[in-house]
Amino acid sequence: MSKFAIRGIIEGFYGRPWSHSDRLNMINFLGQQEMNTYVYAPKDDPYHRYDWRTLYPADHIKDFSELISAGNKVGVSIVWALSPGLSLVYSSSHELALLKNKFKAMQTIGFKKFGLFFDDIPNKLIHKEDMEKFSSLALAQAYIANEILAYLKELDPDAELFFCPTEYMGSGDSSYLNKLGNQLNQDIQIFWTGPQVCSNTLDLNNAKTVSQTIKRKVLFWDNYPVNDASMQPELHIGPYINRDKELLKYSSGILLNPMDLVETSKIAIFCAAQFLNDPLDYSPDSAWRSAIEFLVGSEQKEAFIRFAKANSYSCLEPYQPQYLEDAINEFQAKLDLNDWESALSESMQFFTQLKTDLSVLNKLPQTLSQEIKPWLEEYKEWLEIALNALTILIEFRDLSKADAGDRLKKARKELREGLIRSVDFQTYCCGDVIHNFAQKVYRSTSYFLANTPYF
Ligand code: 14T
Repeated sequence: MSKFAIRGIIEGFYGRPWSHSDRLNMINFLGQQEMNTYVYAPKDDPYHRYDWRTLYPADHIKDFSELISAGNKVGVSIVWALSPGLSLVYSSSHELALLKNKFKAMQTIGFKKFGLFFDDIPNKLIHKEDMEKFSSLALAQAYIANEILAYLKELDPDAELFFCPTEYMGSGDSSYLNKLGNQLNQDIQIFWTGPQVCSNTLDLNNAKTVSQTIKRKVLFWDNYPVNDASMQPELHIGPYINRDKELLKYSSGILLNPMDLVETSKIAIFCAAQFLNDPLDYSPDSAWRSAIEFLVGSEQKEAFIRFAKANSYSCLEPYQPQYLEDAINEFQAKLDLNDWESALSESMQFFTQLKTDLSVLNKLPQTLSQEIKPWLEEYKEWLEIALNALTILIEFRDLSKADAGDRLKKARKELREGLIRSVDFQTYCCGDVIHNFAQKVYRSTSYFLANTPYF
């Protein structure tokens, strides 16, 4: 049985970093799932990036020591990373001394593995003195990284270094990467997010190309389930898919970048742990179902799965939630055959079931339910919108019955109000499926209202 050597996560997202207790919780979870690595690299920790020259204050240092001990207990290496690239002057000996000093402080408290990250920074040299000393960004970065590794090894011969390049995604054969491959000390691991920042697929060809270019196995920084920046409306709770089961031929491991939602991220991490520990035997769907059962318990599992299917949208599944789309398409197909009876009764049943799920989902474990509250609330709104749209169609069918006209008007008013509220929704729960369906119902009934004698 072959496993990936490096398995774990990288707290590397933009936005509010995890709390200390979040991290302790996650480290224990990683241990339980036989993952072995947690990388500390939250973009918005000032001491990690903007203010990289400043040493951590005592309370932070105490927290880091606790993370290291927690990791030791459960077999998880804690990697501490620094992102100095926004302002570092690569050619300055004073800057190099500051860097060494910062790394030394962390080495002293017990870190053995380190990261030096140059992602999301200018992609060329910007300081005049750097342009004079180095012929390219790659050479400047390789110089600094090699100096840091040599220094760390003086302090501790077992020290290791992970490097994140400025070009961390794409076809994998650029001259920048090629220079890094030639210049970076052979012991340094190099990160790569795949063909895209958030890669739909990590395939063998891309892994092969990049590993040939960098002249070593590649360490994947997998931007899933992260939902920072423009992905904030998405809840990434779908299965972990499209990672080639033979990637370890060219890869030393995969680290997932999670969401700021710790509990919720465990779905993807649980699945990834199964993949990384036994890629050939990995079944995305059964791993996903076990992950959900692990997190919410068996009673709430099925309701949660239906909710999760309405939240399938991500870089891994960049299309409308299939589950909802199928339901609406079936409805439409029946209407097209003029089978209003079963079209309406089956859809009513479908959406009523989802609405009933909400009372089950009310009893989710508290941390999880706090984290997903915005999605749950808007899920409820969309289900009400869908049920309202169906009510409109039922009243429309029954227009000859007494008061159907009034009920139709009332349902249309409510639907209209729901759609107006949805303009301000914060989440992408249900994708556009219910929105489009409801709009269609509203518009088509407008036409009839304007052209029938009932009103
Ligand atoms: F270093 C990298 F591998 C990386 O992925 N860097 C960031 C990461 O911190 C962030 O969480 C992730 C997902 O948004 O993507 C990278 O940041 C970006 C990259 C972009 F191209 C943020 C915005 C972008 F437009």
